Amino acid sequence: MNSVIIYTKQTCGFCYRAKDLLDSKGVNYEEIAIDFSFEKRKVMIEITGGYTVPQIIINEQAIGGCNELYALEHKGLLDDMLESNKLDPNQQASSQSN
Ligand SMILES: N[C@@H](CCC(=O)N[C@@H](CS)C(=O)NCC(=O)O)C(=O)O
Repeated sequence: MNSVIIYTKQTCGFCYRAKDLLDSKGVNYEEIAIDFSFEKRKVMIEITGGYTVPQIIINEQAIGGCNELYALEHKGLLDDMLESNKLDPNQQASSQSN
């Protein structure tokens, strides 16, 4: 099971900003778009306690939204939290060559 999950909406700038940071770190994450799903939004609220997007879950811990993600980065804590979720560079190389 993927242990980085981000709940998003397509129209959300904070979501793109959060995904940019995750992408820059080569992290494998599952994105759950809640734009058109009341049920998915309900699950997001139940799991995270948050009502805005993005809501980010790392290793089953709801860390909050975009600002909280960047705060972890600025405190130097994010890389360790993401370590086990980084893509294998060999996998990246082989998928790029196909
Ligand atoms: N401080 C939050 C701000 C998030 C935020 O304001 N998100 C907006 C969308 S960009 C939102 O969820 N608005 C309510 C909604 O779309 O239901 C963060 O850093 O993630």
